[in-house]
Amino acid sequence: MLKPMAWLSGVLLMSTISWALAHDTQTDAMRIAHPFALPTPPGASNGAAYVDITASSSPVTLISASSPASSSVELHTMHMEGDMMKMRHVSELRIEAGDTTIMRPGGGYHLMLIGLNEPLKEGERFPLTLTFADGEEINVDVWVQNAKEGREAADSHHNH
Ligand SMILES: [Cu+2]
Repeated sequence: MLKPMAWLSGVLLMSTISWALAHDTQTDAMRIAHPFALPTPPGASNGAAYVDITASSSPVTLISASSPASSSVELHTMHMEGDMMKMRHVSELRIEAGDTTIMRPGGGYHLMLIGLNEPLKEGERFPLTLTFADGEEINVDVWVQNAKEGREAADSHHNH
C-alpha cells in the first residue's frame, strides 16, 4: 500500500516544483508574472525589480510596493530625453482590463529598490509586496538574475 502513496507524493512534489519554476501569481483580479531583479555591483545603494502585471476583467492600479531588501521601493518610469535616459517617480500605475504591463530593464516602468540592505546577487531571491488601489496586497518572490531580454539596453542605460 506504500507504493501508490509514494507515487502520489512524487506527483505532488513535481507539480509544486513546476509551479515554483513558473513563478507566476494569479488572483481573481490579476496575474503577476516573472518578478526579477538584476544583480547589483558591490556597494550599489539602489537596485531595480521588474514584474509583468496582467489585469483580469477590471482595471487594476498599483499604488505602492515594499520589500525587506531595501528601505523603500518606488515606482519609476524611464524615458529618453534627447540622448539621456531620465528616471521619474510616478505615484501609480493603472493597467486596463485585459492589458499587460511588462517591466524590463532599459526603459518603461520599474520598481526602484532604494537603500539596498545588501547587493543583489545572482541566484538569490527576496520578497516583494505589491499594494493595489482596491487594498489587495500581493507577495511575490523576486529572482535575482541577468535578464536576456533588454539586456543590452540595461548595460548601456541602467546607471542608477
Ligand atoms: Cu529608477
